[in-house]
Amino acid sequence: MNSESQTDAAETKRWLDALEVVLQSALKDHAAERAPLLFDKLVTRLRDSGLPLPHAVSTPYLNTMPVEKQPPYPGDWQTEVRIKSYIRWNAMAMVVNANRRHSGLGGHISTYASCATLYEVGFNHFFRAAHGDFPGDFVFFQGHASPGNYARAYLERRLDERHLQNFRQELAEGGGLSSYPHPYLMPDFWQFPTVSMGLGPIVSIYTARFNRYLRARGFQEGDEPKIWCFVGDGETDEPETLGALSLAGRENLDTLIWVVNCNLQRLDGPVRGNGKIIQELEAVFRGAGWNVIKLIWGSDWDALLAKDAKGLLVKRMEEAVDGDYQKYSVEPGSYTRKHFFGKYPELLEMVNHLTDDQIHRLMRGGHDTRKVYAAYKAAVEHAGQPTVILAKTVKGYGLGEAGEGRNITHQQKKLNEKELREFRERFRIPISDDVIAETPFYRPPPDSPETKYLLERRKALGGFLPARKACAKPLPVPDRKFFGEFLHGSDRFSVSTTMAFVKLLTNLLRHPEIGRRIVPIIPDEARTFGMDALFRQIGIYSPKGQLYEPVDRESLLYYHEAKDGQILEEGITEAGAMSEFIAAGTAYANHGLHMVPFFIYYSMFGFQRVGDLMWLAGDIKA
Ligand SMILES: Cc1ncc(C[n+]2csc(CCOP(=O)(O)OP(=O)(O)O)c2C)c(N)n1
Ligand SMILES: [Mg+2]
Repeated sequence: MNSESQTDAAETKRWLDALEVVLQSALKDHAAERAPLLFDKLVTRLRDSGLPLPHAVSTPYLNTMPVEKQPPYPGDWQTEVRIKSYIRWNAMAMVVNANRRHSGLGGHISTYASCATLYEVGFNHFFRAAHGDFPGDFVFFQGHASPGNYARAYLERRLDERHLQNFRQELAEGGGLSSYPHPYLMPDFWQFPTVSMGLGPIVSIYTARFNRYLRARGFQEGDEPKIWCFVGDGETDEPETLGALSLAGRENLDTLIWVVNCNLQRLDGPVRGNGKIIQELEAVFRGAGWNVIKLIWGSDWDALLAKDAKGLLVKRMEEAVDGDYQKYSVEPGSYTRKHFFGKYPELLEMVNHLTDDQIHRLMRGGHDTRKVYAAYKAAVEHAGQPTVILAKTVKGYGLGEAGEGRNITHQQKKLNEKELREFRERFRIPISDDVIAETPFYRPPPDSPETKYLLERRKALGGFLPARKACAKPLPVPDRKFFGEFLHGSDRFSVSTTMAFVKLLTNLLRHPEIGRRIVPIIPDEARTFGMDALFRQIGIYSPKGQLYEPVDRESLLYYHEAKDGQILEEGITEAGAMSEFIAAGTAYANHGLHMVPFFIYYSMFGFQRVGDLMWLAGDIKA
């Protein structure tokens, strides 16, 4: 180091010390917001001076929540771990059994293995079922993790062994279970189809928006449902997944919580082998106005990070790419010691007290019950923005050599006897040697502490989930006379179908009983169809109302936005409009309330864009 840079370093230290003084005094006065304020002013001043500043869209590769802010765990986590282990086993056994009997039947083991903790913390502490007037939280589960949902319903005694034996065989005697969440096939169970990647995420955003619309128009009141959406990290490559993020940010949809299961892998291989999916997503979500909670490291890392005075560990965490992290999950601890910690002698020393096995088991955030709880609690309490939790996990967690972290894991459907024994040992499943090869299901008895705990938790949260109950009161159907003018023809005048439709819609909007239930949804084409008169009549829904004077205010057909507007003007997004159509068309099941959506689009573009969403609309029984 030359003398000049020594001076620089000393000066930097003085500045940092000064900032530390501000921070400490702000914390002492319980005025922690003062430090960021000062920092903001500093940045503004620097920007005014024309200096190129770094873009602050991503933060270091660390957990967003500091250890000190982690709340105590409210549950009996040891019992919860046992419950989770049984669910893991049964989810695996379903797929293995089904494929042993019918080779090629399919199904997935490794997705649920990676998100079991993310689900279980939700089930035990957060997901509220419908009860009384409360419609329940809306939970979009990751489609390929369905064996985990079925295995839990088996422990809850909503399903029995026969159902599990008939996984993917709905037509088998006594009924079976659909491969994925399909309300059409299991109309009392599944609420939201999610398996065509990207559609669950975009529908969840528009569902949150539609729930606000229902409140603004006086159809709903009381506690607001949360909308949880579990998303695969590979799934974020679908344009539908990220395409509507900014809408959720702009409209402050703080009922929306996404959990991205960042197991770093998709079907064929790594999602971002040469980069970091969590860092990339953080920037995207932050830019779109979301609250981002990164959940990367489990509690085992806390002590190591506390010792990392020089920031070497963080540096190493940032250097390693996702392809490296995948490798660390597959190789023994000795490999991680040598290649991850071994890069810097001081880091190597830091883990001297740990055995190879302990190093291998240094947990990732998404598998750490307490940290998942802390992240969920922060998400539920966050106001003003939607939240995304980026949770780092291992794909095929617990499968060991049968697939943990391996590229083939997504397609793994068989385990040999040795692998089954290892699985049993690791998760302490009480199944004896003589039957293990048959992969029997395991369910603790009704009076066991596990069953009692599980049922008590669900009772406290209002009941079981997922569950679909369609109990809306039917609407009156307008009688034939109401449509009289359309049955007579138009005499001498020629009328286009579009004109006739618009007249019909206008009449329906005026109908005394169903008029209010009509939901016209238009992706920016109302003027083309001659529907602009509706702007003024029923208004365009906007949570902010109209903060400006519209340029055409003097005209009859002015662009009128209102907090209780009835039209949903989605802008140029057929996929968004179709998602809103689905949300409105399922209000009868999700809110016990019939709404009648019309999606009006320009056929030349619209149809091709939304074919898959239309299929979903059928599946969800919109
Ligand atoms: C639109 C669409 N394309 C392809 C598939 C097939 N598919 C099923 S799972 C999967 C990989 C999913 O990876 P990721 O989203 O990371 O989920 P993970 O299983 O890793 O949690 C693919 C490509 C699909 N279901 N939907
Ligand atoms: Mg993945």
